[in-house]
Amino acid sequence: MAPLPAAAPPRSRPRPLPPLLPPLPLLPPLLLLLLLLAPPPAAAFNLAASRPAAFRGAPGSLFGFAVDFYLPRPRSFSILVGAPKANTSQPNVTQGGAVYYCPWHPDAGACTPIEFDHIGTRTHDFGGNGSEGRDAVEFKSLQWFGATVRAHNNSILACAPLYSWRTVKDEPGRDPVGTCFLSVGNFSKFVEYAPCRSDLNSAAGQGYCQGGFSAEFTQTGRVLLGGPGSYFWQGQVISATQEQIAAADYPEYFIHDVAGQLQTRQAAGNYDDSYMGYSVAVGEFSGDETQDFVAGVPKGNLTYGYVTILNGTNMRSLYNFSGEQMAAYFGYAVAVTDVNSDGLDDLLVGAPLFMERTAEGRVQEVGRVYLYLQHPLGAPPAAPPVPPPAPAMALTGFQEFGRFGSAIAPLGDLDQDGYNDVGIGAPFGAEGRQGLVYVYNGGAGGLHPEPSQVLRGHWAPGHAPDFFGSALRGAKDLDGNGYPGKGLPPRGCPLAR
Ligand SMILES: *[C@@H]1O[C@H](CO)[C@@H](O)[C@H](O)[C@H]1NC(C)=O
Ligand SMILES: *[C@@H]1O[C@H](CO)[C@@H](O)[C@H](O)[C@H]1NC(C)=O
Ligand SMILES: *[C@@H]1O[C@H](CO)[C@@H](O)[C@H](O)[C@H]1NC(C)=O
Ligand SMILES: *[C@@H]1O[C@H](CO)[C@@H](O)[C@H](O)[C@H]1NC(C)=O
Ligand SMILES: *[C@@H]1O[C@H](CO)[C@@H](O)[C@H](O)[C@H]1NC(C)=O
Ligand SMILES: *[C@@H]1O[C@H](CO)[C@@H](O)[C@H](O)[C@H]1NC(C)=O
Ligand SMILES: *[C@@H]1O[C@H](CO)[C@@H](O)[C@H](O)[C@H]1NC(C)=O
Ligand SMILES: *[C@@H]1O[C@H](CO)[C@@H](O)[C@H](O)[C@H]1NC(C)=O
Ligand SMILES: [Ca+2]
Ligand SMILES: [Ca+2]
Ligand SMILES: [Ca+2]
Repeated sequence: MAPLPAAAPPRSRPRPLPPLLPPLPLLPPLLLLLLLLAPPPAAAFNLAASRPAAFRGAPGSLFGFAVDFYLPRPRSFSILVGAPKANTSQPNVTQGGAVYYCPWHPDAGACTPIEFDHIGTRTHDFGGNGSEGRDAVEFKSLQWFGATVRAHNNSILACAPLYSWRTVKDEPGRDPVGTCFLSVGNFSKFVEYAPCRSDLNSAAGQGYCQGGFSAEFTQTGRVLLGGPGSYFWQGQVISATQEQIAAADYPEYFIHDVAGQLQTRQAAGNYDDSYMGYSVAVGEFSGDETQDFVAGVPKGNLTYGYVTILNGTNMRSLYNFSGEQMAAYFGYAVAVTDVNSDGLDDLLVGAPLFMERTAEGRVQEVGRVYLYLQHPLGAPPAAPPVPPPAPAMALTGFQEFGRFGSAIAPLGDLDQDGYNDVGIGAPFGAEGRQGLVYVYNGGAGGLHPEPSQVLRGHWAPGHAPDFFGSALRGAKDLDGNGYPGKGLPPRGCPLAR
């Protein structure tokens, strides 16, 4: 493992007690359902949002907080649903959170919890007078396991960003380092990946990392994690291959040295409170074959926010994209897809608190999404393609406080016109603060400026879950298999909660 940066010396300025979660609306209360918005069987241009498939979880478990598709094999299609406040069978753990495996069924079927972690709290002998001389060193109650869920091939990554640990130093305290578990080989093996559970504890080190707050797989199955709280909330991104993670997993040790792991380092104190890794995505931006890492830094640069693209081979910064307005949370969400079908990945960035001035001069918070098209420069591979610093277009939200841009999901080519399409969530976009999902179609010039479709949840009166449109995944991976076959949902259907 590459040497970790030394913990920063304590900074002199007094610091207020930090919030555990970065203070933005990622806290959907009560929600019971999630939707698979299935288009009608015949190739149609609109999604039949009137025929959604719904899955239901325990009230209060935040079922649907995170969702993804799971395709361990062609024709074997299911849905993964995170419920970060679900109770589990882990001893002495309250509301540790769970991830459910929901085999696809057109009328929505039963979901079963995945046994990522059956262990309760592990202890360490500090030689003191704790129970039998041992004290708990990790804390899994209210750890938000299942707040992040991602699948790749027959692997699943699920994270608990508020998992805490005490360190094995004989000092009190518990730090929300975060942890993730990886299921490999279609549930045949589970390994833990907790790169922030290190000796660099407290806010000065990786103690408040919240590793797994965001996560993504590259197309080769490499894991990318965001930990927005490391180093006085500078944040960091960390990456390792599944093989490297599995090789380092010794459950009897708390600190695993993952050989070959890549990570960003601590920077100078003026980068504190930036939240790098609040969001992550992957795409090809350097003109080689190894996908690069995209990280949102929504409070960086004096809260203008920026998004950085890091070389997927060595984590060096390749490009930065800056927000245009302070406190708009530019980089709250990031996504990568090729919208203009030129073979080059394009970047989308959400700023859900962006404010615009109305014709009457009033300022209202509507949210905005920026599209950056990647342009080829020179003849590859001699020169890498360089994305322009300015966005090709900006899409602005429609309702005040709708939080347009909280979620951005590549949807694949929904309408089969040769250009990839994108879903954008506005979790408070409809009346009564209910959510909406907008579908924007790709085209030769970028995205069409007007949405082609607006999806809203179809709920029994009084049973609408909050935050519809805040968890959004596209079925882009389904397309590649070319199986609109029996028992599978038709191609291109998005998954929304
Ligand atoms: C989990 O268990 C706790 C304590 O028994 C209870 O208060 C809580 O309501 C349960 N939560 C869910 C989502 O079942
Ligand atoms: C659960 O907690 C109780 C009381 O704190 C303790 O006596 C018991 O040993 C714990 N059980 C396990 C399996 O850790
Ligand atoms: C541990 O022992 C010390 C000295 O015997 C005592 O003061 C302290 O209260 C004990 N702590 C606990 C948690 O029992
Ligand atoms: C997916 O998993 C199968 C079976 O383990 C393996 O043969 C295949 O190479 C994997 N594909 C990718 C892209 O990793
Ligand atoms: C994956 O595991 C599930 C649950 O054990 C099983 O039902 C399914 O058939 C497996 N799928 C494949 C492709 O092996
Ligand atoms: C990315 O890193 C690799 C490995 O260090 C290097 O060969 C390549 O030139 C870098 N790409 C860019 C665009 O800097
Ligand atoms: C992007 O911004 C970060 C933070 O200011 C800086 O360290 C990095 O060098 C920048 N990258 C580029 C390519 O300018
Ligand atoms: C910070 O944001 C401002 C406003 O968008 C921008 O002009 C400036 O270049 C940014 N600075 C850095 C270092 O990114
Ligand atoms: Ca690359
Ligand atoms: Ca493109
Ligand atoms: Ca299209």
